[in-house]
Formats: sequence, C-alpha cells, structure tokens
Amino acid sequence: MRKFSRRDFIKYGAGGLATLIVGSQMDWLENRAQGAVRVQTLHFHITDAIKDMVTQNSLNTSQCYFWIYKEERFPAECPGPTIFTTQGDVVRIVITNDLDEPHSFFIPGMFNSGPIAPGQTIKKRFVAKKTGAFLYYDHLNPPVNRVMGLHGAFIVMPRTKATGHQFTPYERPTPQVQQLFDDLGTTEHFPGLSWEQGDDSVTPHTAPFRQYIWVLHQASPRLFQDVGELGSNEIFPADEFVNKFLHDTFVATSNDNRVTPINDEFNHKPHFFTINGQSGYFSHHNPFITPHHRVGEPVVIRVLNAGLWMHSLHIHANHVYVIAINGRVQSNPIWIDTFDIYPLGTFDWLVPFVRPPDVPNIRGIGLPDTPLTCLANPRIPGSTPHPVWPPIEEINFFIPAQGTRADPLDPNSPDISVQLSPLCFPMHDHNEPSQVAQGGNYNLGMIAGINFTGDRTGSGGVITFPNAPLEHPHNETGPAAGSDDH
Ligand SMILES: [Cu+2]
Repeated sequence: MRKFSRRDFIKYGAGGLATLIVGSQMDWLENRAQGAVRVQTLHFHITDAIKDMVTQNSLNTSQCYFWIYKEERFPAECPGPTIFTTQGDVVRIVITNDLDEPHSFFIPGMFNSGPIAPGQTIKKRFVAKKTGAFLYYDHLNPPVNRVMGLHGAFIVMPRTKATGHQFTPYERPTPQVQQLFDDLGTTEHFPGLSWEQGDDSVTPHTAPFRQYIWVLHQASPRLFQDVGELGSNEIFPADEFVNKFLHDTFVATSNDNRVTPINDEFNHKPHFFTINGQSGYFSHHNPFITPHHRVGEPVVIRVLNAGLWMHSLHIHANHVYVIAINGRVQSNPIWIDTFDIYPLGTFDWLVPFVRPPDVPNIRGIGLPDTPLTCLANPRIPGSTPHPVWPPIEEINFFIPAQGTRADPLDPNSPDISVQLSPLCFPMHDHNEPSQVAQGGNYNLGMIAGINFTGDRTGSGGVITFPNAPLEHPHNETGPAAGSDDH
C-alpha cells in the first residue's frame, strides 16, 4: 500500500548507482577497486517512492510509483545500492519494513530473511559464501514484490587469486576463464593492462579491477500504481500482475503516465526500460554505467535482470566473452556481440577493450597490429597520409563547426559545436520495445555504450583523447567515496 506521508521522491538522472562495500578489507579494495562507502552493517528500509521518469517534464508529467530498498545513507532509488563484499566475509544487515504487507530480503543460495512484518525490524548476519554476481530481492508474492522495485545487486569477490595466475572475478574459475584473464596484458592478442592492474601515472588514471554492474528492469506506472493503491491487508494477485504486465492490450493514445490522476484507459504494460534505474541518454552518458576506457584496459560487466521481460543486449565496438551465465563460470567463454537474458537471469561479460574492429588493420578485424594508412583528406588543410589509428580525424572533428553560435547574429550566444571525442559506441537491446519510453519516445529506453577515451597499446605510449571524463567511477575520489564505521 502507498504511504503518502512517508514516500520518497526520486529525481531522475541523479547520477550513478550507490555502492556499498561491506565486510573486512581485501586486496582488491586496498587497490582502490571500487569507489564506495565502506560499512560494517547494512541499514535498509523497505519503503516506497515516486520517481520522475526519463520523459518527465512540466508539460508531460511522467512518474512511477516503486517499492524500494533504501539504505539509510543514500537517497531513494530503484534499484537498491550495489553491495560489494569478499568471499568469507560476514554481512550484517538491519532491515525495517515500513510498508503494510510482509516483505523480505533474499539472496538465492545465500540468505533468506524470511517474512518481515509491517513495522518490524530484523537484525541478521550471514556469510558471503560464494563468489559471483547475485540479485538481492524480495521473493515474497513472486514476482510482484521484486518487480515493484525491491531488488539490487550483491557482488562477492574472491579473497585471493590462484598462485601463479592473475585475478578473475571468481573463486574457482574454469581453466578457460582463468586462461583468458591470464592472457590480458601479457599476450600479443591483449596488449595493455590485465584486469587487476591499474595505472596511477596517467590522467584520468586507470583503476584496477574495472567492473560495471547493470541491473535491468522494466517499470509500468499504471500497474505499479494499482499495487500501491491496494488496501493495507490486501496482497496483489501474482497471476493478475504477470498477465497485465505481459499481455495487457497496448494503448498508444494516452500520454498520461501520472500517478495521480491516471487515465483509466492506460495500459499496464511496462513503459520504461532501465539499467540501474536510468535509460536513454542518462544511462548512455553515465560513466558509472557506460565504460569509458582506453584500448588495453579490459573491464568486466555483470548484467542482472530483475524484471519480467527478456532482453538481448548488443554491444558495439568490441565482441565480448561470456564468462559466466546464471552464476556458472563457463568452460566455453563464447565470443559474441549479442546475448540474451531472461527474468532473474545473470551473465558476466569480459570486455577486452581492444581497438574497435572498424579500424582497418593488416591481421584482421579487431586484431592488434599496425593500423593501415589512410590517404590525405582533401577536406582537411595540410592533411597527409597517416595511420588510421589513433583516430585523429574523428576526435578532432566538431559538429557543427567550432565557433558556430546558437544565435548566428549574436557572437555572445553559446558555441553549440560538439567534439566527436571520446569515441562513443552504443550498447542497445535487440528486444525492440525496450528502446522506447512511455510508449514511443525512441532512444529513451534501455541503452548504454562503450566509449574509447584513448589507447595504451600504441608505440607512442599512453594517449588520452579529448573530453575523457575526469571523475572515474571506480576511484576513491569519486562522488560516492567515503567511509563509515557505522
Ligand atoms: Cu546494434
């Protein structure tokens, strides 16, 4: 049930996903693997919130009601904060249920709070016994409570690496995945850094253990409102929820997503498709979601589907290795650019951050060697034949031309030129309905990207393209940094 008196408001596009590290110190943390708040105990409230969605503006109000896990030091958001810990660590958690029906906190195979009654606070502890990327969620009245927004990511890192090997994200990687990580930064195929290596000597510097968490979700303002408006002792029927979410008749004519009042004709299908609660340009330009790295700086992306909808994520610029599926480390880490994920599914990608394959070279697409030479460009004064990489023509190009004013008659109006740097590539979902928002706003859906900010594998040493973000998400000086002995 909705609690108007205590619900939170979520401002859209506020930034990255809040990150918490719980438990003891660990090697990868001491290496500044994650910029995050360190805590000994998680303090969660199960509560509700109204969020301004991606299409919200003063003419077209567009809000959605959610149930959320709110960690007490962070602003309200769906999903809940990403929690990092290390295998073997004890996780302490205090959870209060501020809503009017029983809720829970559940991590498959690791922890089950059991039902937490309305108004009740529980205090528990558990051991993070296996490595990997897990969803934490409310598993009561499935899938209603989870899909209403009660979910987040729980990442367990290995305490050590195997002797004579490089770090992987797993306690027991398969030999094939171990080989892949051992090859990063040590072979001709993967020049640059290994996953566990950072570099403080450059600006912006490169953190070790580069890792991104993508929690996928779909939001239906009409359906979530119906759940929120139930009486205090009522439980929304799960089969009705699923049926409306998936099969309600599509109505394209209403633009009314408002929580109050809402158009009775409006359908119950999802209208918003999010990664870490963001979509469209908010996710695409967010360096906490879209990796921004140089060639030779491999990253891991953990993808977790908290929703009810299947997605098929397609990443450009690099093929990626699928190193784990649904928690299982792969013995055949296939090399792909598109991969399916189902409700409650997870997969881990290793993005090698090799030179983008559209750069012509001698050995073949994406392979490391000398780039071919391009002709002089007659449109660029003084252009002479030069290697096609680094992409100096692209990164030095402006659209429209530099110095173009918003008002051509006013020399003091803003320069509206945009530099084509860093080199940006999309990641989008091939399940087409997810590319829109609110039934039709294209490119405001489930998209992110992969951006190349430089190259550390060329003969000229480490180079950085213009406009690389200075605030690195996995950096102790990042916006979420801090510590707490709560
Ligand atoms: Cu594509």
